Amino acid sequence: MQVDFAAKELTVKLVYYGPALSGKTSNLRAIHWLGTSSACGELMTLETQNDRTLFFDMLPIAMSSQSGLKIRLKLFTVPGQVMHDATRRLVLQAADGVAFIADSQRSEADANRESFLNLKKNLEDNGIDPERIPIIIQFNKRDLDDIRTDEELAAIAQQSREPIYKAVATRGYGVMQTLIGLIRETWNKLEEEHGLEEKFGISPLRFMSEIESQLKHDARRAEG
Ligand SMILES: Nc1nc2c(ncn2[C@@H]2O[C@H](COP(=O)(O)OP(=O)(O)O)[C@@H](O)[C@H]2O)c(=O)[nH]1
Ligand SMILES: [Mg+2]
Repeated sequence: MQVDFAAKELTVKLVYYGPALSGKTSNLRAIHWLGTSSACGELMTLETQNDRTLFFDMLPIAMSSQSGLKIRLKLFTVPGQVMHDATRRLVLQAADGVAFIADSQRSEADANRESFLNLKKNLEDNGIDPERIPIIIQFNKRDLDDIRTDEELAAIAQQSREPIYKAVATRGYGVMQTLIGLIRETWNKLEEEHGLEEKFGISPLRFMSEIESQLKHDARRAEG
């Protein structure tokens, strides 16, 4: 988190992590597409011909709260391919929260697991405690065949510290819910560590209801 006290401005870094082709870029595209009224900036994206993120994608979202505090969210993705490990580590630097985008297909279970271990290692290498940074998990591609069932995901959710969300990122389903969940977890953690309510007079509950009404409004527009 970066704080500019003079400008009453706070920048929060959120990273979408996961194996290659799990749908990280698709999540940002959907947020950009759904969120036109919520001050989404331009989506910066650099891909190769076969849809693969070369370095990272970045989507800035600017929000202002009633307290006068300006909040900038910066959403990043990482390239999933094994060879891009140094880039992933770099993008993770100073992350405040992570959305892990898993591929729901059974065939991708190993790739998910490997990427999750890689996330924990790269967090540690950046001096971030993987047990303390907010992480949420999205199981994407719920529209495909031969995916892990809802019951299986419920069982995973029972066992894991991380909240689980389901999505079809290419259609925008579940994308805003995932983002809202990530912001909630991250904000609670920042509140705990930095006392934002005390410093800026903004309560976590009020902040989340402001964010939610803005983002959910956009999501409804897309579905209606
Ligand atoms: N069927 C289906 N395809 C998806 C979904 N999300 C992403 N994809 C496809 O999976 C491929 C990789 O997506 P992308 O967002 O580039 O993955 P990234 O490597 O994690 O950034 C693309 O062809 C997407 O169209 C989804 O929810 N359902
Ligand atoms: Mg990508």
